[in-house]
Amino acid sequence: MDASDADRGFSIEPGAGGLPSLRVTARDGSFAEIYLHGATVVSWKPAGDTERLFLSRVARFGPGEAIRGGVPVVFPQFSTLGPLRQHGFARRVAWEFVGVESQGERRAAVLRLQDSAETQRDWPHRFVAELTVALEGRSLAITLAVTNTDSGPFSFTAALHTYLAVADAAQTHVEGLAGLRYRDQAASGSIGQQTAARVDFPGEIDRLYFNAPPELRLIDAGRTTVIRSAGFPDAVVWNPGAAKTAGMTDLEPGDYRRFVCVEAVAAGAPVELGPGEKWQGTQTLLA
Ligand code: TA6
Repeated sequence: MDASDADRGFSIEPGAGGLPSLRVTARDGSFAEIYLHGATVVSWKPAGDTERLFLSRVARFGPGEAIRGGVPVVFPQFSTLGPLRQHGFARRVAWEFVGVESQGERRAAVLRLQDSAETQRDWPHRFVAELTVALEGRSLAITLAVTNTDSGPFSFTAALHTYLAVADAAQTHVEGLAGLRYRDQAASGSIGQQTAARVDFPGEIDRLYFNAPPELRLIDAGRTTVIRSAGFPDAVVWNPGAAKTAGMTDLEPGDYRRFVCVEAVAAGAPVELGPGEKWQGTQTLLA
């Protein structure tokens, strides 16, 4: 970072695999790192605090790959709920850097993805997607906005697939989901109901909760992270457990203990957008 970059509070440097990595520092010292590849936020450190996102030490960084960890952007298809490859293409392609805006203590990076011949091959629609990653105090707010620039309607599902670093998943739980119906993706998509006040991680957990409340809490070894969402109606809680992790080449064997995913999701009902219409959803993490 040279002096002018420091003044602006950001720099773009070659990261892992030579992929461009955008590093943003707010005035109070909080920090985020975002790969233009997939617009994947891979690091968030609130001022004076330790890393709050999990990034696999054996994550793959390269064209066409999805980075394992941070906050992959899932668009235009969540999971296997459609004809596309799992979780769609947005996390596997390069996004364009638009800029970094500063207003008071807030510093926000904006990245953009527009349809191209490559995306049209998968999904024949014209769109503009923008990801805004805003640092302010002890919060990280990530907004995904999608505009239909086509002449006809389209529909999509989407998520911010947030990997939160924890000291030990077995000692971690999520609060705020009691009473909700969920699709149990670890049990062939059967429908369940959350009766317990908290979701624990005794093994594999993969649940899509419908109509989740706007605020959840992750309690990890006495530390609380508040997870807010707006515009994303649903939430996913995921941890692969030991056996699934053993079959994943971009995780180390013990990694299932080092993270849980709490995801802001729009998948219970697809988002429908007419020509010229715009949708947006935000997930905010408060340390
Ligand atoms: O959001 C949960 C989930 O859909 C799980 O079913 C699990 O497979 C996870 O995402 C990771 O998916 P990935 O394609 O990144 O391996």
